[in-house]
Amino acid sequence: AAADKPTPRLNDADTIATEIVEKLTYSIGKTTTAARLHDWLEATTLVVRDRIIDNWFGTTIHTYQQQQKRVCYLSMEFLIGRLLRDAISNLGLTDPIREALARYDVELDLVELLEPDAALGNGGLGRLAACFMESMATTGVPGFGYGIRYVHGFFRQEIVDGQQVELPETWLKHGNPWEFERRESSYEIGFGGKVTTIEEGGRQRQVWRPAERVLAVAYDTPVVGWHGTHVNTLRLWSAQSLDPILLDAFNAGDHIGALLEANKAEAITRVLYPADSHQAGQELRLRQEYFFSSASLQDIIRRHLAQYPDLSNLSDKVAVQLNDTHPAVSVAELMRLLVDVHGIEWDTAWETTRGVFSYTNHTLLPEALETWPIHLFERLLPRQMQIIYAINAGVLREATQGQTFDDETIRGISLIDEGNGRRVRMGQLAFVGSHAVNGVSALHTDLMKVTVFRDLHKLYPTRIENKTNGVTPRRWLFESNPGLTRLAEEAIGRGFKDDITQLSQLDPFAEDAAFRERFAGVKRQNKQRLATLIEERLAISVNPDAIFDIQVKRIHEYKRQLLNILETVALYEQIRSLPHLDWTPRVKIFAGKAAPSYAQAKEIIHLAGDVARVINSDPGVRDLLKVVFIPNYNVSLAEIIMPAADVSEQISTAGLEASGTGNMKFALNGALTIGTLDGANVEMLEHLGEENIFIFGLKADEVAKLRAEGHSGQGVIERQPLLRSAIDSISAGVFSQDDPNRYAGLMGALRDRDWWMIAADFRAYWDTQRQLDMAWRDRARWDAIAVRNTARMGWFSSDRSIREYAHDIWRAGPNA
Ligand code: DL6
Repeated sequence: AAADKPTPRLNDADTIATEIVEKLTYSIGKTTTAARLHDWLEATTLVVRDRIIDNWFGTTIHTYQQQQKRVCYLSMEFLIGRLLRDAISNLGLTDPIREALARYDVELDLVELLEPDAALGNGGLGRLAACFMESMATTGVPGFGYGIRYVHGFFRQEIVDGQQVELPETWLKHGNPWEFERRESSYEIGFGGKVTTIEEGGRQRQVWRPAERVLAVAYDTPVVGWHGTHVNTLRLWSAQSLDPILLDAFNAGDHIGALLEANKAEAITRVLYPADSHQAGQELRLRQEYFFSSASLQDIIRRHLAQYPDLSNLSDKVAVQLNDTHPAVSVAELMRLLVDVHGIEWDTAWETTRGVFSYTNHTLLPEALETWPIHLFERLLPRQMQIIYAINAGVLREATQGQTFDDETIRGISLIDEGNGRRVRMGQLAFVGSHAVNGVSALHTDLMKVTVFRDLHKLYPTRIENKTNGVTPRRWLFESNPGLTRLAEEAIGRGFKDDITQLSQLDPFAEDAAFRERFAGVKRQNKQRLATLIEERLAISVNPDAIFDIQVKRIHEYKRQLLNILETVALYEQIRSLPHLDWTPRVKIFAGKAAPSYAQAKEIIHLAGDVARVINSDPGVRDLLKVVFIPNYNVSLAEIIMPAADVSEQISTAGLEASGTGNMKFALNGALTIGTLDGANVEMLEHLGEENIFIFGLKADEVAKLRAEGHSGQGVIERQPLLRSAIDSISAGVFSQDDPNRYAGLMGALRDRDWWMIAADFRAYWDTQRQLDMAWRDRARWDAIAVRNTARMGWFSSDRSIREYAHDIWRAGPNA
């Protein structure tokens, strides 16, 4: 129909300027003279959005007409960040829009900065989901992201008196021009109540009558891929109460009681849980998980039945990826919908369910693995609990028939943990309900087979496979590092922009002195930009000619910011004791948020601030060492930090970082990695070559062995004067004179169990840092390594990850 095929719009600066003014006038009600920067932001967004919508319709119609398989990515988190620059860049509109705005003396860069940073995620897992959405659009996979439209995303971090303070984040305060409410796509979600058995045509049927019901309402955001031709949908659910106000109660004078039900319903999507590495075990969290899982599955089924006569071909037409166990209840919910609502026989429904789902595991940390007390699960989701028991019975039957698994293995396979007050294991549920289960780096996948899923792997030995993470080069190179992108274009042409693996053509330029100099020049500019930000926000002046040594990520003991801080203190003490030596100037930069309830992580932030204060005000170290903690790390800040790093710190205790994706962003932008053999660092080593990455420390099996042997830090510390002295200084209150005992616990843990192998790895880390110092002094060598890092990181694109998922797991996409 004519309406389905809008006339393509012109993309020259004249047309765009006219359209922006039109939006300003008729959609925002401002003249160009009265318009403020936020009005220009909204007008520009609307102009860009129009162009996306044109292609959005096209993609949707094409997927429908071609009867393509749809990929639904169920994720509790989408850490998308700002969208305007991404959309403009992917549509190729940067120059005309910049020019159009300039005509009114408006700077595009300033306009973009005003957009709120959509922080609907905690860290790696949520940002991966956002990169995957963009890569699905780029590679032409018909993808639907399903998640939660949190009113308050990840908290805003302020540092007050050296300590983290959490403040609410309000990204929706001024509306959100990217989203469209879809009133027609709303579904009832039940909680609690009873299950009764009824007889129907000689068969028994279970009927669930929930005690509570809330409405899930869809909000759609278009996700535009490179070149803007393929546009996917991110559908986020918002909870609404069926009765916004109980008028009877209100009229009887109970004004607060009249709103209680609505408040309870709407609380489900009010706030993101700010915990990524331990389970947030509250009832509200389980409500969130079920709410978005059920809404998404009801939507998937409705869409399917709008196109096909029944659900018999559901797994041929839909693939659902479970992003971690947060949506794992989907396995039971899909069974309920198929069996109870659509009358499909159990075995057929189970086959369909396993055909539809696949599951990604993102952590091996025992404290992060989700389990729910059976009594809570049963009270909130009584029918789903019955279904889980029935699934479990089937799986245990399979495990005991014809095989000789011992009791311990059978206990490990079971969906119910009988050992800890009876709990439902969400990892086991996701595993058995999926046809494919993947880890996010080669090492992590190998470890999954011998740790969390050891027993299920015995029963289903072909189910676990690896899909190493990736990052989108559009956001993490083209948009955040235009200087390096231009330089690469001049050197090797534009081919790498469509196929990032062509960055490898930069490799020979590592030997070209003139190119290296230009490469270093771009880095210098990016460092200057970060130095300015640090000066403006923290009033600390840092020297852009020093090594920018950066560790930015969630604060967690296993990520070992503490190892970095101890090395900083040791270096400080060495500079003070041996001031005549030729020290290499460094700026140590940290950023990251701690989960509000994670006391040790908060202490580490406090310590970083204390150490920074003392070192930065000591005239004895001059410009040789500076320490900076930049508050409120988020996607937008990362876009400035990644291109400005000389050294990327990826120093987790081996075996504990599932993959990491910051490691990829830094290296792509030419930073040299100092890291352990952990997560995707292992594959980075393979791609970069050992002379281009600085690996140190214990390996995963060595960590496991030392732990099993009951390693303690005491002996190691006594043998290492540098480490001992750093620990002694911190313990004695050198950095916390107002409270000398502040770090007694943190330091005591190093002497005691040294669970994170900080003492054990200190010497190797210190030595490797000194190797970096040496390398920095040979600028030709350093810059050559930096060039090779950029040249060899193409494989770590999320386009590659998505193509692997599409080919091996989803069997969807253009080449399916
Ligand atoms: O896979 C994405 C990302 C990995 O790169 C990190 O290594 C890993 O720590 C992170 N995992 C989480 C934990 N969430 N849970 N559950 O965010 O996933």
